[in-house]
Amino acid sequence: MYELSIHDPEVADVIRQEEARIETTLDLIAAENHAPRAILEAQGSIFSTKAAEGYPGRRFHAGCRYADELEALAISRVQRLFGAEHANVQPHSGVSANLAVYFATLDVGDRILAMQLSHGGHLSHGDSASITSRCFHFSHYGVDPATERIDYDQVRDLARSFKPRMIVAGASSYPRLIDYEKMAAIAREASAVLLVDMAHIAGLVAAGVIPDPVARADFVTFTTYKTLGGGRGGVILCRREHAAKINQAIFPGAQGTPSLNLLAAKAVCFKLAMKPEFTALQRKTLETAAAFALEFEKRGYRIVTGGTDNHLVLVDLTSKNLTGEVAEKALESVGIIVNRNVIPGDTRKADVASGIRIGSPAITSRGMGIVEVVQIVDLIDRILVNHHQPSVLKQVSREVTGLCRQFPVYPPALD
Ligand code: DSN
Repeated sequence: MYELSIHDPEVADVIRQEEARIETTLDLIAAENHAPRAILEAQGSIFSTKAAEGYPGRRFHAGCRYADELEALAISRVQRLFGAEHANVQPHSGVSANLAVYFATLDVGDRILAMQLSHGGHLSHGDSASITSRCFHFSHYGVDPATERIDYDQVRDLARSFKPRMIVAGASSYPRLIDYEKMAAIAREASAVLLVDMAHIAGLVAAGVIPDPVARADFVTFTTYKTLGGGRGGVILCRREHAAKINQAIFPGAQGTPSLNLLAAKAVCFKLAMKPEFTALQRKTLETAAAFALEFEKRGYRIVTGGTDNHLVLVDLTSKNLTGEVAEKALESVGIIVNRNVIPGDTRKADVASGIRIGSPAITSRGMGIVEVVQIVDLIDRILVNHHQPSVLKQVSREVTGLCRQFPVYPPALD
């Protein structure tokens, strides 16, 4: 950061502090990960400044020889990684990707059936706070109150009565697998198209450690920075027959120049995700998440659905007389980073919430495993039980720092 330190020491300093924060805290945000340095280098590359509206071979700016080469590389890699007929790698984010699929496929005002945000869905699946709900008419399915798993009978009933033109499967805080075969059958019966938003679980799918929705869905969207461990950005996969309308919906429909630097990072991410080490990491991500569920249960916490099949665990704090908000703040004060989360049927608002969401991707990426999960749950429990006791906060904070030092996110580079 030589030039930055000279020209803007203030920003350079904030970046250094963020680097230090990452090294000295435990990242348990289920939607985050630590991207390898190669990905950060690609993101910060000279491609940041290139204007390149259009697609490889059909640009609206000159000088796109290498931009074309880069985008073609990213496309061919992601097609190979997921066995997809067509890929658009330009969406700036998961929300942009979802919006593009909605607008490519539907008319404004059309009906979409998706998962309720408070049951684990996503804002862009028609939540009232999202622009998606102003453009399309959403109805929502949820989880069965007893099992806390998706109620497929309800999905089928709603598909029959609501007659959606699209069904969305996918979630941001659902710890179980989704039955894509069932979802596809329901969509077929309703003559609806199926969009699977696999943003959270794309890394697990890429590694083949959980079921793959790509062959069952008409459209698949995902982001690259969660379990996939890449940089920020979205991707759309679909069958060849939908390629032209998806591309049109992204450019010129909703975006101008793609962020080519992010696209470079995506290309690197897809290459890394084809390696055997990546498969091993994703398998370990599942194991560490399962260990979190088990360890919390051992300490008397109720786990939503009783466990996990993926990278995240939802911990219900109701019986501990704590809100998610209080827990999140207390944990952050000692360097344990989680997010408060509503649990199915929650009576509290999202900014207070009755639970916390724990994700295993980032700590697994920095080399931690089941042994460390046992330690981390012990640290979390000590804080949640004693969050008013300064001596406990101080001691746990010291232990968090010690643990982080043993597992550097970015070990010093070898010269
Ligand atoms: N979807 C958000 C989450 O799950 O936290 C992040 O993009």
